[in-house]
Amino acid sequence: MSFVSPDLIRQRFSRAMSDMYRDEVPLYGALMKLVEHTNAQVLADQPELAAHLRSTGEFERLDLERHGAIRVGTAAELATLGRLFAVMGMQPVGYYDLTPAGVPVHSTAFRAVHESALQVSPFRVFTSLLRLELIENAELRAFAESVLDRRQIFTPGALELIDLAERQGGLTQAQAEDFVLQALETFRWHHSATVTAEQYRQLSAQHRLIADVVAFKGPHINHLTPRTLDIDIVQARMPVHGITPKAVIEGPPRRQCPILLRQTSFKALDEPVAFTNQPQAQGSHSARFGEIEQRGAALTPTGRALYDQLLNAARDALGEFPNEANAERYNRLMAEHFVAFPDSHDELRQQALAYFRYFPTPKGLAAKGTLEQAASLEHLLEQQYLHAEPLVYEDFLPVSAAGIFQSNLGDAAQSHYAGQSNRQAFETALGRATIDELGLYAQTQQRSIDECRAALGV
Ligand code: OOG
Ligand code: NI
Repeated sequence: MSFVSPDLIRQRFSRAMSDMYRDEVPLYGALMKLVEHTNAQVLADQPELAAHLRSTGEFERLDLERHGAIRVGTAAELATLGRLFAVMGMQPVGYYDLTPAGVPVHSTAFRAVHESALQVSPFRVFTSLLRLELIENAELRAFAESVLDRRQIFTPGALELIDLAERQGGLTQAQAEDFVLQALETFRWHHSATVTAEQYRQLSAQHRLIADVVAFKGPHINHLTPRTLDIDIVQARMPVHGITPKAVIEGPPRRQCPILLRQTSFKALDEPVAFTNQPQAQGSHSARFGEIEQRGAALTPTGRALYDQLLNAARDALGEFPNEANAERYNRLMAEHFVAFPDSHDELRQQALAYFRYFPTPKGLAAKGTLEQAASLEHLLEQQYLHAEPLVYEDFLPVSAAGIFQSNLGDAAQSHYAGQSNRQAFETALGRATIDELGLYAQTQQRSIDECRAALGV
């Protein structure tokens, strides 16, 4: 039996999700067009950027690139999702605790982990597990648990195909096609809620996110995010296309050498829903929104510590959550603080602030066999036998993610939870450990160094 590569199943699934979401949320289609148009213009205006993206392979994956987000209610749901994503070569990377920012969830990102798999499809799903233990009202908590225990978010076909993939070690072409269709059903939007209008109101009063998870049949995809090469241009153009962006761009400020991840979203839409006790009457729920992202260099632990320090300092100086009224001051404070973050590729590399991939140059390949065996990386770079490109950041940022959540939950949701960060409980629910993202970047960097040494014979 011959199996389809999980990377190709993921590529196909990502496309199917995008098509489904575009049909469900037309504004996502409008945003995709805007991003595509902006990317084409940026590439035409900046041939150096186009060359850089070509040399790393990011050029080819740019149009495929997107992430989505879902929220689940129980350990069993999370564990089965983990198995479903594994069929597509996606593993849980990173642990994000959103409770300090007043969002009662903790999360991971399912994604491909090897650079060659990311090249085929960098599709990622930010997946949050509701922390029901944070609901203070015991009666409401018990009600939420009973509703969640009764639902089945996977089709029987999806469950069978997950089993089959695990038993066989993969899926055939026909099985993979079926799997994509079945898996898609879990993430579809349903107009009919599973609770009464009054129950919805109570859940929502506790936290809008709790209603979003508990009151529906399944974890509808709540946004899909295309990757742009210039997020400031897209942010500025969104209103022209009838899209209202959130007040500030999350993540680092604009720089010469982009680092980590910058994100902005547009507000969730009010959508009609029918409650179980009044199927004809129209209630409303807002959950689904649009987002764009710009990705830059993955930072080492040292670089990340500096990023966190500068971000916290800028936010402390602002003294409140960024919003419409203080957006300009926030942007100014961020720019001022981030002057302290080196902004050239050479500095980022020499000070070990970012991870890099190394490539042999034609000059290096021609010199193979004549080079000093113990030549250092710096020497090979100086002599232009090698060149270095920053590794793209494939993950998320907790402070930014909280900002994206909040922009879609309303300002009333900005409270704090006393609960402890609980990675262990998350991993117990998932049924496995989450992977440390920094280790993945370090491995990719090391593989590229090993390959370069082999290619140059040093
Ligand atoms: C997830 C919000 C976080 C991101 O890109 O940081 C996120 C959610 O709203 O479920 O998508
Ligand atoms: Ni997102």
